Amino acid sequence: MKITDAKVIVCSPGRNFVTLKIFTDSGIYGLGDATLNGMEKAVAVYLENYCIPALIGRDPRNTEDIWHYFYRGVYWKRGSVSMTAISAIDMALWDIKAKTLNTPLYNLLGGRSRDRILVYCHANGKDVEETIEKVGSKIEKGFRAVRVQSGIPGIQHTYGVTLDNKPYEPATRGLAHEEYWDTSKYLNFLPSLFGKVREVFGDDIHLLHDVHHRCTPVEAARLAKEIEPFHLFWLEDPVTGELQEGLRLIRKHSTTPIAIGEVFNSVYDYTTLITEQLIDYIRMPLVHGGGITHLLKVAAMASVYHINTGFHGATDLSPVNLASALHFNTAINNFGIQEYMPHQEIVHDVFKINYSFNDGYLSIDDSPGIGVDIDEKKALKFPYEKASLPVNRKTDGTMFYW
Ligand code: EZ4
Ligand code: CO
Repeated sequence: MKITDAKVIVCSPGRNFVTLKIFTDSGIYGLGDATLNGMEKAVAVYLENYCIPALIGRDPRNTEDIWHYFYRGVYWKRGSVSMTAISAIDMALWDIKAKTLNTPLYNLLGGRSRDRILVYCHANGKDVEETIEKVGSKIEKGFRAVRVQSGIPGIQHTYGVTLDNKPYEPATRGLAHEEYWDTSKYLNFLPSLFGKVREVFGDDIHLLHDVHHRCTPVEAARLAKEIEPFHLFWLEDPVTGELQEGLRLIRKHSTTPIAIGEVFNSVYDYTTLITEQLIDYIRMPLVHGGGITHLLKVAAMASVYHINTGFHGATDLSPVNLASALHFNTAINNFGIQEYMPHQEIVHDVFKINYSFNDGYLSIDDSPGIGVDIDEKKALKFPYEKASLPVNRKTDGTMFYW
């Protein structure tokens, strides 16, 4: 079996997606998600100019060798752009492998370890009152785990919160807009938010929160300690994670579970975090973390240290990534939870999906491969539109993490 061709499809049904399609001489093709929010074209160019020419003629079943060809074989390794390209190649090759064997992908990763995948959704409101209302409406829809983000008194823009009541979408058309941030206002506010949410909804519902990289280690330690009584499922990205040792300080002061790594792209971002048991959940998704081949290894290493997966699953990760994650989550033992931010309906005009939500869980059907297809004619109707994530400054103007 040989790879005969590959192409990159960039489309924008409501938001930008990059999809890699790999063709073979058997007539079977595979799809991989290559979307890197706000940097779509960089990945597309890397794939088109550097990866695809080197893929042609290879046997697509050699997923391990091809992965290492593009990782180990390339002198300038790691980084979000090249790892997203490797992820897309790897995903598409596993899609081909499973389609060739006429079986759903999860059967190649260990078979069924569970029937359905626990997911968490997002609830956000401009203030405590609206946030509580939103949490209530998510619970009514059947969700058993809810990420809670609220507007903060005295801060105009808060990560994860919309001002116009539309579904939250982090990237906006054109260049990045600037936001302003005040950590002390946030730290003073957050424990009271979770106190109220627990008071209204009780202890059964799983609650999560995303700090979105905005604390120093000692600030994160204070926050994790102060929200400890509200028993969060996890506190996400309490610090940027560039300094793995920084997580030691958080661990020393709190038993609030920690999830980290949606912007990571290699096992080497995780080695200290995993082996010192400084975290509880792996956030690095298939689309940015080297695909199935690499995440299988990260998950296996994490499982030794009682760490579970909790993959990133925002709307800027395409249905191809979500379906791949559902196969992965179905098969491995140390699955924890999957983030689920439903795509707008218009996305499903282009991507034909094979998963559905019911009663707090996602399930995938038994179609071969990853099971998602792309309608290229429809994709053409939604050309790429430049969009950017915001940048963030402290209130005195200092550049900060978004
Ligand atoms: O900001 O995917 O947990 N989810 C997140 C996301 C990220 C976006 C960035 O493109 O933090 O909303
Ligand atoms: Co996040």
